Amino acid sequence: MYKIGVFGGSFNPPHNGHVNLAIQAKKILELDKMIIMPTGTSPHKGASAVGFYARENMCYLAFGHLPGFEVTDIEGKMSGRNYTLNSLRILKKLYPQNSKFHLLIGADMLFYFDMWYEYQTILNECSVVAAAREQDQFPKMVEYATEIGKIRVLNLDVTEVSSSEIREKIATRKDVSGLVPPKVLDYIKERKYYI
Ligand code: DND
Repeated sequence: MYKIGVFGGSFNPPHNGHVNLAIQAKKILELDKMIIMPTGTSPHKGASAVGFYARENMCYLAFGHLPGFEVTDIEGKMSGRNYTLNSLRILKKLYPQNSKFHLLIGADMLFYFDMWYEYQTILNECSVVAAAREQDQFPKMVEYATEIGKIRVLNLDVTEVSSSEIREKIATRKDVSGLVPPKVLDYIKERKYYI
């Protein structure tokens, strides 16, 4: 059976927390492939000043060199809000029928997962795997996952950083070099994003 991970996000910008999570999850879940899926029109966030293709490019710079990783542009081509269930169904058609899909989410998405579009259907159509974003989130995550059911919580090494923190730091001219992959940071600087 072919095991595929799907890691969706605004990636505005992608940072070391995203990269570390995806690398560890791929290893622990023994995935053959990890698909990075930047959002075109997010279901839960307003439009970003940094458009889809720039965020897709930053995903290539952050993840593209990692073995077994690929970046998909399917959400950039979809009209309307990009509900994850619809994207998963598109991806499923692109891979062998016997593939098993694992949807990777961070803790904030787990805490809000029961508000997602047809979340029960997502749980039936793929395996949902959650990982912490902060050191002490694990017990609360297990509680939520147990309540919702069918969600596996991974206990991984955490990198405490968020895209909003990076945007704020860049806007106030603070150093983010330890938080973002170097090529992503060069790209942001060249284009003067988030200033
Ligand atoms: P975000 O914009 O919150 O992602 O979107 C996450 C995904 O959820 C996207 O694919 C959305 O389309 C999907 N979604 C959200 C809401 C509703 C529905 C779907 C629906 O279908 O109804 P970010 O770029 O902020 O972060 C990407 C992922 O990385 C998230 O899961 C986040 O929790 C996680 N993350 C971290 N994980 C570990 N360590 C850190 C992290 N920072 C972010 N430091």
